[in-house]
Amino acid sequence: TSEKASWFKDARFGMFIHWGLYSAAEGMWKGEPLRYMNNYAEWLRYRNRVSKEEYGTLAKRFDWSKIDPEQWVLLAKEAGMKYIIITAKHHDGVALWDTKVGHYSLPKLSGSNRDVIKDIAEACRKHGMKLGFYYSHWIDWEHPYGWNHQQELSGHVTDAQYNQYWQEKVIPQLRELMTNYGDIALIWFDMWIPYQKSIIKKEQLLQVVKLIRELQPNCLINSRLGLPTDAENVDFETLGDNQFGSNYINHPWETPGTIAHSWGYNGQENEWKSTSQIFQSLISNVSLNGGFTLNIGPRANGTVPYESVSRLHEVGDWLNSYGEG
Ligand code: JFZ
Repeated sequence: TSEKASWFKDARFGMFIHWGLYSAAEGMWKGEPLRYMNNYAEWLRYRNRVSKEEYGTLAKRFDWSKIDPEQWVLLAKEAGMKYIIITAKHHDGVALWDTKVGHYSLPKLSGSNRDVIKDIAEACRKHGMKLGFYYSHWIDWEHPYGWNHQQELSGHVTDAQYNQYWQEKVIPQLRELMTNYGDIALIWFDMWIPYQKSIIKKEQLLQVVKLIRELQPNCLINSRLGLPTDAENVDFETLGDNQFGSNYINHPWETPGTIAHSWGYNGQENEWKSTSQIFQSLISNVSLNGGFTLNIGPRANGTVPYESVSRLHEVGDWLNSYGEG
């Protein structure tokens, strides 16, 4: 285990935040619920076959007078969490920050001058919270040559076209995220098949590693980049979602899980893990020397569902009384 990951091994508990245009749809499109109810609200554009243009109109539903990322940071603190990971870009390809790479960003689509990545970075610094970014590298439903895993939106993508997506979107956007927002504690990539079975080439992944190492030498990289966990390229392992207490390995690791069913806000769903389930997940991972990244899905006005807030408060009350701080 490398020295730079020691804070992460001690952290144990962090907050995932899935927030983007899909949050405004709330699991519903033109009066029709998300197709395939057992799937995720953040997959709406793909599941319901929403066009890029129509999907972009969801940005108008954001209520900037209420959106306050500092509240998310304070909630994480109250829950006893030590880091936050926010979806800087999810599969829909929308950048939450004011990217200069293309025009597909929440600030540009919404006509607001707010950059929530800047806001959350400042709030994290103010409250001593580590900040990480989720970045969907493999899948991107916006770029014509980004990967759609069933090739239903983008048609067949050649290796050369995919590399064009990589060089003109992935690399320059990661450069922005690693340059403009201060110290970034970790970056959480998302691909759940080995890269050999994907369209991605090893050189493309190593290019990403090199860029991050250059710009943010202390930034930890997770294994869903697509490479195995080794100190050189990947700093911690991400287990399958909701897979707890099943790892006996020595390198740093965590499991992501969500309080609801979807990761992004879904008003159609009413499924919440109980506080004791959350504790069981946390305890089983910590007992095996791992961590737990627990997700919330705020609404498009920034508010966090009461069901999530109340559970996080219960967890935090217990940790603050009996935890090791
Ligand atoms: C992925 C995303 O598709 C999803 O929207 C969310 O962001 C989640 C955190 O990650 O979904 C996955 C990825 C991997 C597994 C399951 C869902 N897995 O390995 O079990």
